[in-house]
Amino acid sequence: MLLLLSLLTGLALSGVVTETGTDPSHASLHDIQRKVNDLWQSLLYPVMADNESDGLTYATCEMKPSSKIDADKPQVTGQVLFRQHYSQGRLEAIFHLDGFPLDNNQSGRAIHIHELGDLSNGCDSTGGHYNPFRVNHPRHPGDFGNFSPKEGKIQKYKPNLFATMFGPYSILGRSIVVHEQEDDMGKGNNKASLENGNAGKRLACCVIGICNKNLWEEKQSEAIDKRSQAVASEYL
Ligand SMILES: [Cu+2]
Ligand SMILES: [Zn+2]
Repeated sequence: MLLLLSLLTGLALSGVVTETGTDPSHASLHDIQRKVNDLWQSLLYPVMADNESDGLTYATCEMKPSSKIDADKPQVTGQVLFRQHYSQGRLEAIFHLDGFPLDNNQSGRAIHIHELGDLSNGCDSTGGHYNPFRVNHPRHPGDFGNFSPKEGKIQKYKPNLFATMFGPYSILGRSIVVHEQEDDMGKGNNKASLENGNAGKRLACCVIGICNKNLWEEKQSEAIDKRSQAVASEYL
């Protein structure tokens, strides 16, 4: 670690020396500090916020039915969108999914982040729950819990998620899986309950990737439109 620090300081210094000569003034010391800090930031948080996005990083996951799921099962499509302030902000998500049965009394559906972004064998090749801290389910960073579809759709906004898009535990490049059944939240009294919540078959999945802010703004304004329509209808 010390070696790395001296290397970084050396790099930062060499940058300053070429700019300002060999007699660093107070201002250039400040400059060195900033450069070292930037280098540490880029090592610790390899995904930087886009300059044009006000310090926010966006990601999307384009949900598709698993190629291994039977044709008579729900064919789930849609998007899960993420937004996070660089670099310590809380992750927010919009779940926007369609293709569930229209019956409103069906059980909830579990949604998790899985370890691998590998869809070569449908959703079956995405591995287990993303579990960087080696803890039991449902304490994994991508244990989003149960979602109840309304009229065949899941439309949900979740702030303050535990997962992150930055640093060594970034969820970018990993997958999101929608399950056929409800998550037992670790209360199933068996081994699988503490690994995956016994949520059953994998209906649909997607790989999380960086995007610009357009999708988020589109879905967010849809959600606000719906709310204002609902409020407006109360006054009609
Ligand atoms: Cu899962
Ligand atoms: Zn889990």
